[in-house]
Amino acid sequence: MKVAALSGGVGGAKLAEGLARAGAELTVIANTGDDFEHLGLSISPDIDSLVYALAGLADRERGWGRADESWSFMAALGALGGETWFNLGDADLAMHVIRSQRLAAGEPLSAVTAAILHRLGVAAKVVPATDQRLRTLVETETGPLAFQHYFVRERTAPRVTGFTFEGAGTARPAPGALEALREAERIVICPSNPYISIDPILAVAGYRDAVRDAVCVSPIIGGKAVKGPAAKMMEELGLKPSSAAVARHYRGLIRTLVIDEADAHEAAAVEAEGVRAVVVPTLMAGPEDAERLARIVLEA
Ligand code: FO1
Repeated sequence: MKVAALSGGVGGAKLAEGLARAGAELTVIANTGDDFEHLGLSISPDIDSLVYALAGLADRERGWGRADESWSFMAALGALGGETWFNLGDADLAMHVIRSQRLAAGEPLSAVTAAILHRLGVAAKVVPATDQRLRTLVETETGPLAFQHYFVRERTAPRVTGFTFEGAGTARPAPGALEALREAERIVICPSNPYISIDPILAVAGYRDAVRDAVCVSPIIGGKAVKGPAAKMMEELGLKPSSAAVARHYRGLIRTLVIDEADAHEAAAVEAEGVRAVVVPTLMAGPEDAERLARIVLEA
């Protein structure tokens, strides 16, 4: 089945791996609002989480970066007085160096990503939301923060008041993204943060019109985010963290919301938003869980 999925990092990457294992002919459109330039390198965390998951190289515990990583570079960087708030593993560093070199030589991010997937023997496609600059700014009570400064350096502590997606107004979908959505027999919105992982993609002209009748897996279980600040953000934005709020957020884009058994009592509230609720276990502890959930998404 031809599947196009919209995804951020961690949770989305797990489902993407499951979809690939379940035999989907998969194109993942990856959030690039988290991307940034750091230590002279071009870093694309969500693309990398997807690439590593699909290549079987991801560190499942940590949720980002590579398994069996070593950290000599960070130790040496710290000893020289460099910035150490953002951790780059020794093997992961190779990814950022290759990407930075090829981008500097004029290749678009989509081509660089495709070449890396090819080298790693990954059949699934990962297409950046855009080849142009897209940067999420998190508006907080203490002022705007670049995404990684909010997420990693400040550990998501500041209270959020909103989001700005710099560059979204002029960015265009990367080659292949809209075609994948048009040709897909199933469009999936991964269990990623709606505000900082999926909205930056939807802010680029073309995506909102191309996403229809999607199946989304809720990133909220029991009023909490499986990982990351989604529930905290909902509270700070004046919303009750729930799958019903996720259904409302995606109204008009999704036909089905897959929610966890722990939230079975929310099914009626989800359906009141005009979205079908499918209640199943949604936690993905390992690749087998991810594949099982993916099969449910494909059959939904
Ligand atoms: N997340 C952290 O919480 N701390 C880190 O030091 C960190 C480093 C890092 C390096 C490479 C990479 O691809 C991702 C990294 N992440 C780190 C995750 C990153 O912040 C992602 O943007 C989030 O996972 C949101 O999707």
